[in-house]
Amino acid sequence: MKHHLSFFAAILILSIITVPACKTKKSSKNVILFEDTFSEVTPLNANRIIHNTGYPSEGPSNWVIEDGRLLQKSNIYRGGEDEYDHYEGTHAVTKQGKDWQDYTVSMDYIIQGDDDGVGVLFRYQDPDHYYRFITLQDPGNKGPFRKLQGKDGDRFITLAESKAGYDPAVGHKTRVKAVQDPLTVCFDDKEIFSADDSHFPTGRSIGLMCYAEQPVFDNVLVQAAH
Ligand SMILES: [Ca+2]
Repeated sequence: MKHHLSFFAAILILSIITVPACKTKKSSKNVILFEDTFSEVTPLNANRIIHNTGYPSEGPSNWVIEDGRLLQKSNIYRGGEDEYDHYEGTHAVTKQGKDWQDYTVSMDYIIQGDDDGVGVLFRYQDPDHYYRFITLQDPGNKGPFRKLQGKDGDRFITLAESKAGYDPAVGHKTRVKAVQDPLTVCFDDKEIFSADDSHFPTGRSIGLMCYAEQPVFDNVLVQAAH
């Protein structure tokens, strides 16, 4: 009996330690740097910069706020021989962020296209220097996968990856913690990646991205963390 109690106590302690790491909780300890639930139809350029790939197929992008959510309705993607080296399409990046340091960023999405690329951008310096978490399901585009990557110039560096994608029929939650090292990614409240990298050590804007996909985004939240 004693052994059973110890076992369950250990499971309980493990649950307490591991589960909250991926949950998005608002608290006074974590200052909200940016939040958007898209409840107001504001012009997108009021607090965002839209950046489309320089080699667009089926563009331009079409970002709109509708029914309390942010939609990207076009099938824009970067085509050409090196399409699968980039998996790029369009970005919607916060104008805020120049004075941000360490933070967590979370967002929810569900797709309305087929099953291509959706992601979150962070420590975004400019269109060619940032980190991203991207996931794609479509086997026709070399999915399924999830990747944590840095973009340095015209080159992506993959820091972590897996062959899991996402279920196109349901909504998903992503959360990235960027507090120095490591960079940590949670997907549907489970930690999936943790990796060290020194290219972009702190701060800067966040964004949403898609590749050949028409996602619906909601509940974007950036909180200071330490
Ligand atoms: Ca909303």
